[in-house]
Amino acid sequence: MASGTALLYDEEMTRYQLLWDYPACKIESPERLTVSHEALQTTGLSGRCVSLPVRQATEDEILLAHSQEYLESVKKTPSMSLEELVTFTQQYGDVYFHPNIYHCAKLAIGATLQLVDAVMTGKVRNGMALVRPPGHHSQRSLASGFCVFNNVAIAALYAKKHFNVRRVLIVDWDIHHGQGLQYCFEEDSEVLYFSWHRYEHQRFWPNLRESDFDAVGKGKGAGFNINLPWNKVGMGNSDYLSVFFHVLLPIAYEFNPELVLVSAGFDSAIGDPEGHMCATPDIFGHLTHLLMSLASGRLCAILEGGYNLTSLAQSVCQTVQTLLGDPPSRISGLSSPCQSALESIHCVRGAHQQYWTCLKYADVGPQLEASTKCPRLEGVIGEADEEGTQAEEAQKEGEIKEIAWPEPPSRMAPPVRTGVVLPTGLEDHVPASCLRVTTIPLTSTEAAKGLSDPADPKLKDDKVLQSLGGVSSLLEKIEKKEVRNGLAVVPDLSLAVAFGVQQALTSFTDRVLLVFLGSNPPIELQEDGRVMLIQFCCTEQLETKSKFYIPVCLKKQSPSDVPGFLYAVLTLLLPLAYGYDPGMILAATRERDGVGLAAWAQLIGLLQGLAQGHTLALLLQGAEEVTVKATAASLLGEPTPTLGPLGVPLLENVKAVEKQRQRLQAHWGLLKAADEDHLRATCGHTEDEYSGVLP
Ligand code: R5G
Ligand code: ZN
Repeated sequence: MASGTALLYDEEMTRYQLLWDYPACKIESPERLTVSHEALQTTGLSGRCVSLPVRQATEDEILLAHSQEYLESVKKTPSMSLEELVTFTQQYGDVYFHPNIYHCAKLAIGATLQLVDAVMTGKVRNGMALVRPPGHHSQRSLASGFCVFNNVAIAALYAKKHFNVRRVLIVDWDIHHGQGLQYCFEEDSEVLYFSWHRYEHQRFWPNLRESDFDAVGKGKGAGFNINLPWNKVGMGNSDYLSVFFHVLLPIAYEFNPELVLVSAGFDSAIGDPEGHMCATPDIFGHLTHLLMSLASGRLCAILEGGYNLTSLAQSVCQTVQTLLGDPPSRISGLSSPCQSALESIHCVRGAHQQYWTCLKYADVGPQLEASTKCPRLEGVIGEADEEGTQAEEAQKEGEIKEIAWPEPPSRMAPPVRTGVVLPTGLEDHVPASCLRVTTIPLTSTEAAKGLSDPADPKLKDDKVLQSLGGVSSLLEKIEKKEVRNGLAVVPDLSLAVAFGVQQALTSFTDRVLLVFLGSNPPIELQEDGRVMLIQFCCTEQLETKSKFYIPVCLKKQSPSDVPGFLYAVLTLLLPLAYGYDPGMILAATRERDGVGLAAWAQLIGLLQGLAQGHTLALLLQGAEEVTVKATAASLLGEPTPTLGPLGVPLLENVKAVEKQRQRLQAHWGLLKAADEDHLRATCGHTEDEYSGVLP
């Protein structure tokens, strides 16, 4: 399995800059690269990366995405006089040229391709290229928005050509629409392009009609272009995560990419003078982590925009640290996405419903018209909204100019990642890098502490006391930060879970997320919110009104409904878990009831993004060796094998998930994929029209 994170950087790419007075272009400075690189050095992150040399792109590589004529004209810029450069620049408008920019542009592509080579040959698992000039606006015969050549477009075409990659996912989280990427791949069904971007109903640069949600791709590429327009500024962490949960990730898993390219612009982070968004740098750790579960972890991040040097440097560090495998920091205070975000999410889900199975049964309600044509929206623009975004609130209070945010907390990772407590015989089946934790059996009195039935006869069983001692030691090691997570195979799952939950609550956290696969929940739940229980089972559970108990009944499809399970994980479990923000996760199963091995491994992998990676996995003795192995691998942060092509989920399972989402979204706002009340009120549709669509 490939390991390691590549970092590509060359100081040479700082050696071009704006040479004349052109205020709009001042933000794209060499310091963008130097501060990012220095931050990686001072945090010690670059020392942990595999540093790979940058090279110049060949002409053939440039010609993968650009015309010969355009290449010939750019080629002339190194010998141009200042005056000629100004004139040359003027034919494009939103860029500037410099005698050294052609050289740097070739290095930017070369760095990107070196990264793709290293990832595709397995030399490293993933990596980041810090490059200038950026690429995503550049088109076949056009420079645009500081971009000369389209680094990421060339990378995708190169991966197709040289590594026969059949499906590339491009995630453009820069705050500008990468129209160059869209144009390059809009008829291509092998490259799925996703972009979110500040749009404000076409008022924001590049002011294109085709940046709206209804540009879904053309011809055989229909469905493979996804635009999520932000129609307001001030979008925050909740808005970004919701788009991942309800739009990008379900489609991305269904697409099943072999390679993920990130157009990693950080002008979408707080403090950026272009983006005016409110998402904090640590969110990029989470976005990165979520994408690392795709394509067996093959992810290449390539720098695009980002103009607040502080925010940029922090965001780059968060991204690289996550690529290195450190657990992302906890994100507190997540809530419902704002109304405008919900509207965009709703619209893009509607626009793509016909192309993607994961959206097929999703209740996306009646279609809105593209926002630029929607008279309903024309009326609202400029008016004060009932519920503003974070930035708008800030603006009202007159503090927008000097927006401040705390520095992301340091993300210390214990040297040993996974501790294990296994019965003899199983130990050989987990990698040597796991720490074998020796355990002292508990006394019955110790074990009884906090259990609902201290007189449980099982507390007299030596094997049980031994295993509870194991659970106890693992939790202690997690608490002392000697290990990050743990795995125990136990003879009695219910006791181990109940005991583990209690000990976690008394010793180091006030919120535990329990993910349980199987019938008969192992603990009695209190309504104090100290435990959230998400239960997957194949048999109908009793109706519940609790917002902390979420039973998800997934009927078996032979051998198991992987797409249905994944749909539940992405659109229900993750939003709940992120909203709950646990300090510890217990994931327990008797025999993976109805859940395939790869799907379970994916779940464990995705959960590592929460609770600073503090997960205790509990398996019942007798669990198959492969389950133990796969669980340990996921806890160790090894790339999760892909799920392969997903079939169609069982309709009744999708319905079961939707039922829980409907029930809980008033409490857990990240579950929302549309603001139904708002849409009802503003779309001019009647309740009756909806009643056929909504459950
Ligand atoms: C850059 C301009 C105008 C004029 C000149 C900013 C980015 C990015 C892309 C484009 C721009 C906008 C030079 C320039 C706009 C103008 C940042 N992309 N831009 N024209 O990822 O009307 O206002 O970071
Ligand atoms: Zn940008």
